[in-house]
Amino acid sequence: MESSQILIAGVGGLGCSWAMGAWSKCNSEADILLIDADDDSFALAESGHVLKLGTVVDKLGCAALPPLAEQRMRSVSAVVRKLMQPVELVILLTGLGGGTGTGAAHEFARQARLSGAVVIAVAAMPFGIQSTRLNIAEEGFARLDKFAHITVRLSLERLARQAREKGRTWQMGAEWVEDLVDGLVRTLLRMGLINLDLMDLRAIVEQDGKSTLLVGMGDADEPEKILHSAMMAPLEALDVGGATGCLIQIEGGLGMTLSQVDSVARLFTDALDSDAQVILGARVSEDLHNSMRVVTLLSGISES
Ligand SMILES: Nc1nc2c(ncn2[C@@H]2O[C@H](COP(=O)(O)OP(=O)(O)OP(=O)(O)O)[C@@H](O)[C@H]2O)c(=O)[nH]1
Ligand SMILES: [Mg+2]
Repeated sequence: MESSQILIAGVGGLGCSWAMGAWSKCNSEADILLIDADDDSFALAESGHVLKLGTVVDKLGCAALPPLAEQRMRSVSAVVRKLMQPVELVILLTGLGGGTGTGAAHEFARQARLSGAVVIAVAAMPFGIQSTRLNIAEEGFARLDKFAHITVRLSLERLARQAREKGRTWQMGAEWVEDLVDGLVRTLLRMGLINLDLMDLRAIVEQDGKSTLLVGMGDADEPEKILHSAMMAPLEALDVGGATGCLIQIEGGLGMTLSQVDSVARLFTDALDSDAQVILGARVSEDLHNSMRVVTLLSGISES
């Protein structure tokens, strides 16, 4: 895959800020698109595509009005269609519960999918105590889930808790999102020992049922710790055991052996359905030394 075939898209304030962070983390080896009604989201974007929903009159965004954002997103569909021409994969990042992300994310996903792209969405859910926001977010999630191939449901509450445990402010939780996007982009862009390609990705994302993504990182000789770090993801509870599709990409330093690859792969796929379709990829990255990074995409998770 080439970098112009992968688009990192942020929708709404939080989504745009995550998209910018993720894009710089993967050294701009993908295209970026920022969608918001609020000019502030574009302030740091020196290059890349920007779609502004609305005019200067309402600088404050879509003011918690998802239908307005949706309507505006629809009105720019011709621009989106043009932008989508080279794109094979969209990684959509958004925070639900406000106006713009909640209203526009699913409509953008719909348009991207119509253009033939695989759409992987990461949607942040607001804190439980914000019950009105949470209700708005739930509706937005259901709509997004309908159009995206994969919708990863992130809990801002867990993200905040984990950030606090590490002595950081909650915005730093963006790191997790950045690693995830970076891992995915690397997975698909570069050739490895065992190659994965877009057809593999499609085979996994097109399975019925729920799906999610996990990233783990750790010492190559301690596969259990890598699995543990993946399980610490700030995802909302989802029982991944019994998943019927799994794409797993393992990246390690120059000294990585096939037996290390094998033991990590085994550990990560242990809980899956015995008939699960598992697609494995592995590659060497000089910058990883003795650590390993594992990106796993699980699908066909039955609804409980
Ligand atoms: N706790 C906390 N949550 C935040 C913060 N910023 C965003 N969020 C959450 O993320 C969700 C989406 O926020 P934004 O991305 O700013 O909203 P938007 O899509 O730009 O929507 P509008 O600005 O209303 O048009 C909200 O529901 C909040 O729960 C923050 O600074 N602190
Ligand atoms: Mg906003």
